Amino acid sequence: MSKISTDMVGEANSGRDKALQADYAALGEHLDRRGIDIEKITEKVAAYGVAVPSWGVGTGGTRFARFPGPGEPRDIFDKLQDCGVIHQLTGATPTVSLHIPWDKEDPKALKAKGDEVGLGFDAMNSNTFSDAPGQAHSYKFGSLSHTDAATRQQAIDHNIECIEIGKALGSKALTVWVGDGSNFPGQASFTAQFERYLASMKDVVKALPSDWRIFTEHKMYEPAFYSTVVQDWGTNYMIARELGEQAFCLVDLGHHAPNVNIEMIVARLIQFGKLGGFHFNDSKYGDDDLDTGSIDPYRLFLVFNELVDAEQRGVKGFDPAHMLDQSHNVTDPIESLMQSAMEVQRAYAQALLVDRKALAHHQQTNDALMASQTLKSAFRTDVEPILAMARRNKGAAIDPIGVYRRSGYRNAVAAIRPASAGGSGGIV
Ligand code: LRH
Ligand code: MN
Ligand code: MN
Repeated sequence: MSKISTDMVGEANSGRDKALQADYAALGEHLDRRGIDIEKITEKVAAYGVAVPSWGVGTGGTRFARFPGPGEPRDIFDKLQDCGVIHQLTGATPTVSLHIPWDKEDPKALKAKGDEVGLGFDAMNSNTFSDAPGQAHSYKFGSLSHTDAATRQQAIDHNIECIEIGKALGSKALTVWVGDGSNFPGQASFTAQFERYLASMKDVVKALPSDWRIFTEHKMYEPAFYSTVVQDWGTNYMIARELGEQAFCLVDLGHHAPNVNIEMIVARLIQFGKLGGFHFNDSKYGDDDLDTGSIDPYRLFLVFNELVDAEQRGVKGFDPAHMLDQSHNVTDPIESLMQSAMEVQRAYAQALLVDRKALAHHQQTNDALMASQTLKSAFRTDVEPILAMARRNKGAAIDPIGVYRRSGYRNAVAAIRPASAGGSGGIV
């Protein structure tokens, strides 16, 4: 099963082109009155890319149940195939982020498949939060911070192995998220556990090539429910400081307590040179892994407002990695990931429309109402014609989900990929 036929994309685009040109011209005129050149925004949006998570193209699940969809990828090669379709239609996801050992395969074969479907490789992700079949030491009571030195060493070695695989693929970063923590007060010494974690991570950093970065990802709770070793951005920042100049903090939007001001965390990490990147998703209650922008698109915009502000201020060394990290339970994962990539682009485009001179003036003169309206007027602008034009100009689909549905891709792969098992207890 190859990608979706380019003829089909072209035909679908032709049918929509006239309406798009009209919408784009109208928006261009509107933005011109605001002193904004629409072409410049379109160019920036076209150049923007977000990585897709390999684990996102299979149907997710909860600890209660997993309801598989048709044509789920059988292995990493099928996953790369699906990710290729996402990029073909959106033009917004040029790279994929792999998770080891879930995606462990001969790196040469992975690279060849990536080349075939037109994808590069973003950050590698290690997994020491579950036991791989046949591994010598269990992570039930932790990994990099385990009380047992041999277990810690095994976790260190696994992270080094991820770096080795990533090197062969052209990746330039390793993301480390651990589930280590405790479920009962008194179960673990907060201090000793954190010391062990830091010592292990220092060994991982030693194996990092000089042009690589290492991202540590904080998360408030789950799977440990009483305490978590890397629980918040404060601890994450301490880690990045301890580990040195190649170490940065990764912000997963779902890993904070409800109502936490994530955009402010982002600003702080930028200010102190430690923002490594993002796992975009959305949440209502916790680490829900819902589709990006599906619950609170304004928050996503506010995060991008900080990113664009930093970009325009020319903050030294500012180069955060952008990745999606979602779990799809009731939608076709390919559709969700396409939609999410477009939501991230939308937030970026809206943030580019903020009148920063006016905002700075309203801040300086303490005009709270006009300052907030300056952000709102950018957020309220319907930038869809910009996103669609960026896609059209690069040969992607004006309407990715429409084309995908019409292509019959899901049914075609379902015919060759056997149905996978459902039942209780899913992953992530
Ligand atoms: C943890 C997490 C982390 C993992 C992924 C599967 O909740 O966000 O990034 O690697 O989910
Ligand atoms: Mn994540
Ligand atoms: Mn998560």
